[in-house]
Amino acid sequence: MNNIKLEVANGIALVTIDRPKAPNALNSETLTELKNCFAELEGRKDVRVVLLTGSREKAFVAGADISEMVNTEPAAGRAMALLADEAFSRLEKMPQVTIAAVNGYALGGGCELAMACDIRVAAESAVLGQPECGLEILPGFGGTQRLARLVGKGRAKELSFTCDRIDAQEAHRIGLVNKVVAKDALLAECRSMAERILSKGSYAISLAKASIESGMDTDLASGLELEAINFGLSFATHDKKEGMTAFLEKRPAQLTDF
Ligand code: DAK
Repeated sequence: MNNIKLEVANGIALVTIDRPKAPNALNSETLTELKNCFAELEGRKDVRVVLLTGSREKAFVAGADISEMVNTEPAAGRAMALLADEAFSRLEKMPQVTIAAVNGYALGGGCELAMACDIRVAAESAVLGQPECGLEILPGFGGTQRLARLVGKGRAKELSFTCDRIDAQEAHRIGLVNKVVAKDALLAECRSMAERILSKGSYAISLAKASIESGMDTDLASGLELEAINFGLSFATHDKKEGMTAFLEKRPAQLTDF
């Protein structure tokens, strides 16, 4: 992989986008590498939390690569859209918990990539925004859909139509990021959150994630029905028996399911 680094240790995968030439901008090669990386990770039982970040301080991801898109014809544009859709959907649906460590500019496709993660933690120096309409395209890596779901229709429209950039505190205020931390503490904070997640039942978390993801795309009654099915499924696991028994016996649980 030329533009991505993958390190796995103690149940946590760290995926670092590393394309210094154009601050981690997503060209087709990087999107392909991300897609392949997510496909590998979703099948790995030794990985339960995935952290996604950008190399160096400047950018998480400065968006899609404008120099590649400038001369792209519609057919190639469609191919790029399908490629990005597959990469982002794999990220969103993988059974592991995904955390974006937003270390700098997260603009356009960068903001959209962060939004495809379960949780976003931003460095206080991070800057987020959807500048696509200023380039006469639209937030097309899921931005028109995921941003509105996260911050509401009105704010999503304002950010998309004005192309305003917002700082980490404002992103936190409107619910675009979960938490803001000092830039030097970003990865440590994400790892600490990952460790708290790792101490819980990974299979139950994957069922909760699937219930939230699918439930948000349907009506309440169907979502509750799905939740009940997944709740029942959690009763079939070793971890459910062990987790509850350990509580009653006042000892740490030995969780194994994933
Ligand atoms: N693409 C290509 N090159 C980029 C780039 C980008 N997104 N961002 C920066 N660069 C390049 C700059 O051109 C510059 O190149 P050189 O001049 O050194 O050759 C180098 O990286 C360093 O950038 P700056 O000199 O501008 O550095 P600054 O610190 O001054 O500013 C910045 C950093 C990130 C704030 C600034 O570079 C910037 O505003 N970049 C553009 C941000 C942006 O507009 N991003 C949105 C891109 S559009 C699709 C769906 C969705 C999309 C695409 C397709 N389909 C469905 C097919 C999404 C589109 C987008 O994301």
